[in-house]
Amino acid sequence: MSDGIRCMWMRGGTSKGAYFLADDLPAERDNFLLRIMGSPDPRQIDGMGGADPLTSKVAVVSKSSRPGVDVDYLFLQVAVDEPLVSDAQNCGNLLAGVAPFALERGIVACTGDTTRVTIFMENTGQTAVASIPTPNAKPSYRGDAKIDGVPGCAAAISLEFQDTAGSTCGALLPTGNVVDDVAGVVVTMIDNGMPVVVMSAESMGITGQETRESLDNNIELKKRLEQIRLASGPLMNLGDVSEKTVPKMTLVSPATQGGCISTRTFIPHRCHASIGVLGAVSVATACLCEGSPAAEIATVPGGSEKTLSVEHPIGETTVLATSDDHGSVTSTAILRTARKLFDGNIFD
Ligand code: NQM
Repeated sequence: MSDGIRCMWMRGGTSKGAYFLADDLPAERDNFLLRIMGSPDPRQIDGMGGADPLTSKVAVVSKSSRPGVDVDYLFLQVAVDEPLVSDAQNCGNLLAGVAPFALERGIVACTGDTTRVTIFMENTGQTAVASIPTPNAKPSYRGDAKIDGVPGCAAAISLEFQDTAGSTCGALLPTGNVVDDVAGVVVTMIDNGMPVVVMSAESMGITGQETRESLDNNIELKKRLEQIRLASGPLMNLGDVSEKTVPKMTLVSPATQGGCISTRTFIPHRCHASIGVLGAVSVATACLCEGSPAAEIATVPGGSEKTLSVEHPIGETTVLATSDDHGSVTSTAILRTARKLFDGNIFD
């Protein structure tokens, strides 16, 4: 048996996974990652994965040589029941653990009580800035910030995004339209950091308040969503998406908890327990696109700096969106937390 490979297990936002320095990974990367997660197997019994796409994730981090950037971050989704490792999407939840991981490994230095780390997101070619508390020149994970989907409190990590429009599709609205008819359903195809197809829950025959479990058991709904997704892929400049985890499919309904909008998101074949970070940013942006199925039912505050609460099955995710004079979103920010769970060697 080998001596293993250095690995840190962290919760990043509402997801969990393995964090590696790029140099530590073997040349046979994808096979190694499948082995350590225990994929393909719906239970991932022979590996560390949690039998859920949200806990079968990998962050690969390295010191950046790009001007003005501290670290490069590549996100890899390890499928649970297929032998598939995909870099076709980004992950804003695992992103929350990247700055503390880089500080833990010493590839970035703390700069005071708070450290700002500029992160290049290799999957989509954009940057995010993470601010994390670093008292005593070390990342601190304890604090009083709370995010829905994670019990208890932890140190606040803010994530700011500036240039996420068209991250994967080339344009915020890849078809050039706010709304299109895809396979008989009115949708908005949007990409403000994550390609998402947004449609009203009503148009898909549900209320939008169902639980994750009941939606995951709704085979007819899932079939219909996949038909719309496969047709949307080429229209969104994503090509054939049958083997890709994008676009995500979000069904929207009026908010019921005092927020901006309520969501149920498929990522893309299982219903998300909450909603992804960049997924929430894209849906919040759709709420600001006049005429979209989201804007039609959203409750949107005035002003150029908006607080948009995106409700999901287990609470809400708040997106702060700043717009220019023409109403176009220029930057977004979101609050996350992260936790270092384990540091050691992992064996394949
Ligand atoms: O949208 C799940 C997650 C994600 C992605 C997914 C994410 C994002 O909750 O930025 O965070 O959509 O596959 O981790």
